[in-house]
Amino acid sequence: NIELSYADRAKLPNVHPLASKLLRTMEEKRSNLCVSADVTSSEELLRLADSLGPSVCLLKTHVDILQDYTAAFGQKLQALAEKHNFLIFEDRKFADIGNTVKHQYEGGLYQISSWSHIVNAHAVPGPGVVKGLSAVGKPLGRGCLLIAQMSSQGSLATGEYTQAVLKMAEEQSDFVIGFICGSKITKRPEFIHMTPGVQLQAGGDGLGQQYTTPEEVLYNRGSDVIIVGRGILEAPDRLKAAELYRKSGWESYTKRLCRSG
Ligand code: UP6
Repeated sequence: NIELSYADRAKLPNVHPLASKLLRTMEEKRSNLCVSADVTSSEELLRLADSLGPSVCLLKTHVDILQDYTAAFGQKLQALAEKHNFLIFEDRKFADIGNTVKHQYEGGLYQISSWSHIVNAHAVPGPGVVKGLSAVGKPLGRGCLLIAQMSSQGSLATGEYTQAVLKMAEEQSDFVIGFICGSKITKRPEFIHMTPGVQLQAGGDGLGQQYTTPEEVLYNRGSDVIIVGRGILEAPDRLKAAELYRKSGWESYTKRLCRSG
């Protein structure tokens, strides 16, 4: 069971162009780190994106926690994404009927589809949620992750639910590029697995978040991308911390490749 490298997976005939771009970026920057930029000031977020940009393959936002969002935000973040060669992932966790998520994705205050390369969705509503998002995002070359598992304690997204999410992804792989999950849930190499709840030390936050280490996530559990928020944001030197996570993540990944021979 030979494990393909990110670069090999980027070249697969059935890989989504956006997934291919992300996999190529990961290889080029030797980074499987997604920083979760969970700050409430857009100025601070943009500064973070500029300083941590070189270390990450992906930058994750929660645009609805910004206190001072303006229409220029998306363009500014996109410019930084181009400057530092990373993709943008708005962690909106859409979870409504297709027609509603279509509006939430394209319109409203944030016009997410105009600036975010990747969004995510819960599978609870059924395949219509992906159809609605796809109607907006596919013509723009965007992609979506389905939430197959969650890092929080007592999550209901387990077992059969996770398997049903996988099936939903397979049926709409022209828009779904991967998963939010705790571990690898499919051997199909065209899907990208991304895992939140990562810190250098295992533990929790008192509100249900559960942390595992980059090595556990990438080496033992076979995920592809680590999503790190407070492990970096609350560090005394954020850039130093981001580089620590990037190196740890990359080492765990290369160790995994070696193991497979
Ligand atoms: N997130 C999780 N767990 C999930 C899905 N998403 O933590 O199952 C998101 C959170 C937060 C980030 O919304 O933005 O990932 C984790 O942040 P942290 O590293 O500071 O805990």
